[in-house]
Amino acid sequence: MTTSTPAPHPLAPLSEQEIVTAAAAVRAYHEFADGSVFVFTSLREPGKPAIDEYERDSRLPPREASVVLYDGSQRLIIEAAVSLADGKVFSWRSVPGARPKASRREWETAAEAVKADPRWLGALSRRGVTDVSHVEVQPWPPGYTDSGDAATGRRLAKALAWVGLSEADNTFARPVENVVATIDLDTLTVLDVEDHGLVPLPPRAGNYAPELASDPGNFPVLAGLRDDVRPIEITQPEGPSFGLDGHELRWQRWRLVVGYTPREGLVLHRVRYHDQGRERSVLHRASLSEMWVPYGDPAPVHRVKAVFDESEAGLGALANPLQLGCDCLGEIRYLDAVVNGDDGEPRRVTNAICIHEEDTGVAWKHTHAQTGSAEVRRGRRLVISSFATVGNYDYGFFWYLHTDGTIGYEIKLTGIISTGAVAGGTQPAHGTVVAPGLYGPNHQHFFNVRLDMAVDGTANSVYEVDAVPSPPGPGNPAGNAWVARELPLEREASAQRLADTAAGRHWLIVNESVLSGHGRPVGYQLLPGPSTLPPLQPDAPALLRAQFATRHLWVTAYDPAELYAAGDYPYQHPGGAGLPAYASANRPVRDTDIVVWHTFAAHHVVRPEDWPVMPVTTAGFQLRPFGFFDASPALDLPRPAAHCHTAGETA
Ligand SMILES: [Cu+2]
Repeated sequence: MTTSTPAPHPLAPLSEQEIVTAAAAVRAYHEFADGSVFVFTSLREPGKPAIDEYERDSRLPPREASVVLYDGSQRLIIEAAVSLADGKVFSWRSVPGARPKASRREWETAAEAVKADPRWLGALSRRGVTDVSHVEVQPWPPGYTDSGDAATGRRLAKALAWVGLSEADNTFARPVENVVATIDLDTLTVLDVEDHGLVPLPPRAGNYAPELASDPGNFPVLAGLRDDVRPIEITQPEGPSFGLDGHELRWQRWRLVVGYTPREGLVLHRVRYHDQGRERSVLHRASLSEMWVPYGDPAPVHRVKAVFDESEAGLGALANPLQLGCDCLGEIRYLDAVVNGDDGEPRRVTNAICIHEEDTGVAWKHTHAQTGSAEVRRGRRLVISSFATVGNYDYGFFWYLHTDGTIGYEIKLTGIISTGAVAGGTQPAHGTVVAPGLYGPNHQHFFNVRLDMAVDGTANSVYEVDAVPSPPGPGNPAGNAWVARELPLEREASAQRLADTAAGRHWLIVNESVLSGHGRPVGYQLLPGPSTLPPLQPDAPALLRAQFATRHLWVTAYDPAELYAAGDYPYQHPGGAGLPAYASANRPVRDTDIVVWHTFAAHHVVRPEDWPVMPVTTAGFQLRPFGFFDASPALDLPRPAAHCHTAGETA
């Protein structure tokens, strides 16, 4: 008897075997240069018509891989496409001038080169550090390079350092202030070591694991762990309410495909809602398109920090393997992430994606005045999440699907702040002291999410909705009147918008050819969270690369090749790529296939309470149905228990 593996969904990420096939095909190609590094290997996603066809008659489109390679000998990025059925390259093109992220090998070798450099060893020795075995050298993508750096055309990294006294120490407690090593990533040589002057290493350790944090030399000294936290157990005796078939996920009325790429991490595909027998689409594809973390401190080691964590670090490949009872509670289903290594071969991150349900408290309730009867329902959400560690920071990426039709996205920021050393008793102008001689510079985390909307079909429009007072006069005798003014965004040049909390501003994504029972186009609201802007000078090099962060909302015409808010290759890019370039053609965005891009930020004036490990802070947004349904889609939620609607007693 033979068993056959069912074919994966056309949008399921590449399997281990497919990554092996793609790597072999690329290596066998006549133009492949030995020693080339595999930057990103991912599914070459089929187009929308092919997916529509698959959903109609199960016809499978061909599986293809997209491979980004870097040939260091020529300093050239190559984009290849591979047919997985026959293991053949069918497209091969170079991208002159573009630079990739550092590979793991480059990163490690660069750090070793710095640790062996006499100029750098001299700088550490001047700070009293002669044993560098526990010094953590971090080569950072350069957020800022001077004109001399730029003129060389080299691919650079700027190495910063932190001193641990033991292997397990939190090295970020002892930053080496004012020392920056510049590395050529292609030759893996140290070009230069700057020492801008001595600032003593902070005196205290900053450990957070209880075994180390109780040491009197630590800051703070942990007196002991709480012993009054009683267990909370989440049990679902009948199992979860969702079903997972490969990467296809069904929960309540929702259907979707869970995707994953080594660059973006989690991707949601084909998010649909079963509404009274009809399957209705909301999103074609939702992904984190870029992250950018600029530091607002002019000091030499801090002005280089402005990392595009998704493209310059390879966010998806940095996913944590998760553990039951630790990262997620309850009835969990996991999906592994399979990403490429530098050598093109697959690397499996077990349990990288956690899928579970959460009780969200009261979904709706009312107590009837006459009968005293209370109807109450509990809300629930499906959580699809992953965590990635990017150097000192840890980021959680959480998609939520709710029982009332809402889609939420939340980033959880935790881990360890990037630190600087400051002379004792000094208050730094651009940061906050968090421990003796140690401070956290002001910074921000910008996120851009690409929402390829498909509200009841492909042709969508976006309206900006503001609360606008009605003019005084006979139509507004009490002066109380206001309207929710809906302004359509017509073309890309004008579809670059800022949030306005005072006006209650949000955006409404509608399908103008599908009317609800109330005669309005069906829609979803994009509700921004708290928003900010980068307070950088307009010509700051880092900001030129991150123009996406200067607007909270962009709408562009759909182009499957336009996936990243700061462009395909932000590393040392002179600027203008990504959204400004995508929108430069000023294409119409009304009643057509559009992509909505939302920028939001975690604005981080570091708190002393963020040391030694930062309690989770969040940033995100919601997509909420607005006239997508004719009435509450949560009306049919079941009563939590039989006694819940009987009248209680008020004494
Ligand atoms: Cu932060």
